Amino acid sequence: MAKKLSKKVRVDFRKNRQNPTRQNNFTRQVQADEIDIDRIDRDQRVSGKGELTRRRTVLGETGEGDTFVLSVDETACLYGRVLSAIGSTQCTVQVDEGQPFAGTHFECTVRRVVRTVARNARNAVVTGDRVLFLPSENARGVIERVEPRRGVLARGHQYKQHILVANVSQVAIIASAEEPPLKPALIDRFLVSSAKGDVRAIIVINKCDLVDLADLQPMIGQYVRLGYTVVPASVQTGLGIAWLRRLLKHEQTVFTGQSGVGKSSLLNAIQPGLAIKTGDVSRVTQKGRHTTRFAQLRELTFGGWVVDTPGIRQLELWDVHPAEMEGFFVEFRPFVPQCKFPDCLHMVEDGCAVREAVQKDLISQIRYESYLRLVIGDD
Ligand SMILES: Nc1nc2c(ncn2[C@@H]2O[C@H](COP(=O)(O)OP(=O)(O)OP(=O)(O)O)[C@@H](O)[C@H]2O)c(=O)[nH]1
Ligand SMILES: [Mg+2]
Ligand SMILES: [Zn+2]
Repeated sequence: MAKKLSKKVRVDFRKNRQNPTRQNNFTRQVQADEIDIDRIDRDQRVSGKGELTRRRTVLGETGEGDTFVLSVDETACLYGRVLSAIGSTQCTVQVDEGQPFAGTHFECTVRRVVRTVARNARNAVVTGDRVLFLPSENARGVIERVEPRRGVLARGHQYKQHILVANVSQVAIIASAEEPPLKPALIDRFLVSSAKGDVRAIIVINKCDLVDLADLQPMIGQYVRLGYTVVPASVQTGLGIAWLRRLLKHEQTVFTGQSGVGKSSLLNAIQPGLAIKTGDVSRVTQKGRHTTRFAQLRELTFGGWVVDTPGIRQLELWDVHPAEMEGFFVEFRPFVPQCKFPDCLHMVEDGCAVREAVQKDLISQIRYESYLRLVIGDD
């Protein structure tokens, strides 16, 4: 790895502090990072620099992939993993093995500068993050730095990237055969977002007790031929649970999928004792009720960890350009170079080899429709 370069950056602080009022409990608030250091400076100054003080120099280093790593006094801090992060400010952190307080949970706030250097404050700290935090009394602390992430599951939300979980090695895309009914288009969407986040995907079809397995075979076979692992499962009958345990062992997995498909139920079956709350699927709407409210990381007794996430009704892809989409559909690859135009989007163009392959049944019609929907961006 290249030598790390020391670097100074000027960061903007949010402009929400006109007319500051002096408050009590000063030390406690600084510890909890409720007060902005800049504001205190300005209050103490006889002739403040006004607007100019809204920028501040932060020391750090250039890490892998040109990421910015904050310089922190590491001797006073502990390393840990974020088990859950609510609103990116209230985080539960578990201390890593081999350190004081190993395995203990700390309720942490996030140092403002950590939020400032993050491009989007919402992603400053997310479930799965490796962090360095300053512990204080009563199992509380302040997160001082977030280590560079590898393997993320993200989506677009209100025109911004929303990182759902960080540092995962695989995404388990959970669907149900019925209640709610199977939606291959949604599976394809999740497959693209996993590939975009550089994470392997496995597909789980839960609630197989509600259907005749033979009816699912063509659909399962299609994904298996594309090289994906597909696990037919049922919490009711125990189908697929042992296989899932093997797939999860020593991996960092995130469970994702629509609400009500049985993500939490599957995790409870995989490791009895997790006791994750599960909910009913409304018989009227066939939609789950979002029983799981925020992403939660759990350690597996047989090695590895899993993150249970709240159901997503529709996954908006983030930062996937139309021209890039064909690369995420593995079965298109042999045909793409044969298209007449090099910038063919395989929609209406003349001499499109991909469309021809669909007509000849060499590419599945359903997959092609998923592709079109994703390129057009039509939800
Ligand atoms: N018949 C059948 N029902 C199941 C199965 N797995 C889960 N369920 C039921 O499906 C409902 C929803 O299960 P959950 O585990 O809460 O679903 P979830 O995916 O975690 O939902 P959210 O937390 O809202 O995203 C519950 O009533 C479960 O009992 C299964 O294999 N077969
Ligand atoms: Mg759940
Ligand atoms: Zn084409």
